[in-house]
Amino acid sequence: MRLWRVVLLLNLAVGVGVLVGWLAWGQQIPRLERRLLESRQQVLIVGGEQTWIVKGVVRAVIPEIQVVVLTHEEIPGFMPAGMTMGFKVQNPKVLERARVGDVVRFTLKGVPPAVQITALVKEGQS
Ligand SMILES: [Cu+2]
Repeated sequence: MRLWRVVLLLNLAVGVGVLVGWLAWGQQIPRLERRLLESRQQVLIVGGEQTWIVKGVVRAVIPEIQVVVLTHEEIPGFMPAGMTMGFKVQNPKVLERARVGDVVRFTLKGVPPAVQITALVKEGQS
């Protein structure tokens, strides 16, 4: 093979490679844009303020730090059922009538994981 043919073939191969790469990227970009949009929408859903009304049982009341420890039912999209954990209350008055063993229905509000109890109503005794 003559040298000019080798050079021509090499140029052709590089040219085809660049073209294929460019076409692949051309298809990739709309896909990436769609992904970005999807993830932005997910962030919007996850990042917004949410309110839940959940049942639970009071395990401890710690007014000094405005915390009530509850075993709670499922908090949809946030936490599974059966967890025992402390929640901050927005207003310490909410804790005044809460006693260990109370079955309560509480309102949880905030942007997860920064949530607070805004209301707590006794429903019975466990
Ligand atoms: Cu929990």
